[in-house]
Amino acid sequence: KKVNIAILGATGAVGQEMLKVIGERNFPFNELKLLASKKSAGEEVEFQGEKYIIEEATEDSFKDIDIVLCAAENHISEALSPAAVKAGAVVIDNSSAFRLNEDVPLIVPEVNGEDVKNHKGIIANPNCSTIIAMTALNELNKYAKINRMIVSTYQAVSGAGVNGINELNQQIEDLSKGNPVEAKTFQYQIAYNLIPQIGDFDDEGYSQEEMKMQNEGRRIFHNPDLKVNCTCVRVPVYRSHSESITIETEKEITPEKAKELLAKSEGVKLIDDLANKKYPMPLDTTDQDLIYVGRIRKDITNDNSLSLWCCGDQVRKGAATNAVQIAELLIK
Ligand code: 11C
Repeated sequence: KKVNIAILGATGAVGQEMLKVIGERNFPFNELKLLASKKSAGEEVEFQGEKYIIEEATEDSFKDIDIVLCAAENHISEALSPAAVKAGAVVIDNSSAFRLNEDVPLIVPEVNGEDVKNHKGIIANPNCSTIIAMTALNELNKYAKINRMIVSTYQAVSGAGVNGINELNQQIEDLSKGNPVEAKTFQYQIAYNLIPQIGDFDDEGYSQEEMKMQNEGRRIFHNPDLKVNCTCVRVPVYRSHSESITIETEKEITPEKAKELLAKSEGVKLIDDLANKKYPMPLDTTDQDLIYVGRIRKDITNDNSLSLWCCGDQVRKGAATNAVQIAELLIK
């Protein structure tokens, strides 16, 4: 079945990647509308040999559109998604605006794709670090329910969009010339540094990004009691987020069993061969869709507990590809 699709926020890093993924996966569409802010309206984009003109996104943009892939910021999604739903479209929203709304399924297709049927017009795409962790842990969680997770993330600058990449490049150039650096997108210099803050902090000292892993993870795993202690760190890597994860499970998963489960996990590639120095690294996971998992070992401080390391391209599986996969579930 061919559908009419719109990309809302088509000029951003995720919007551009959505277009690329639609092409790569031969997503079946009739009409394609590229929507962005007034500033970008009129720009030309070439896609599959055709020229498309970026249109300004307004409440009237969604007539005859079946699926909207929304890669816009929260306030834009909040303003326009209801209008798209009213016009008859299903919105797959990459912002965090609706992710904790009970009426809005929050989906990682490999994990809880069946939730797609519960939508009432809006489906949320989870946070990028959360998608990467949930994809990596899915089969382990099915084998032995995960009760608790301790996570540290190492998040690439492209998680903050094109501005994040530009800021790292600019700072490296300025430093190489002995010029002062300016920090606009990030709180401090990110070149040759790392910053343990992504989003604002709550009263308990956790950042918004850190609490997404628990709040969204609970919905994706259908486990309202899941406990997550997460530390999110911005690192001077261009692309692909990395995560150190320790899980506590209701029964033991030996490292051998974990490797067996991960080797057959959908969306996962097991890279775990210490003798040959093989483990996931962000350079290796960039520009593809699999979550690489390795460094699998028993937590030597605790029973029924396992540690691992994973990396994934957060612009692709952590955002654009996951959204297009949800669109594929919708038209199935
Ligand atoms: C980052 N993960 O790397 C963030 C950006 O919840 O969709 C995406 C925030 C989100 O800065």
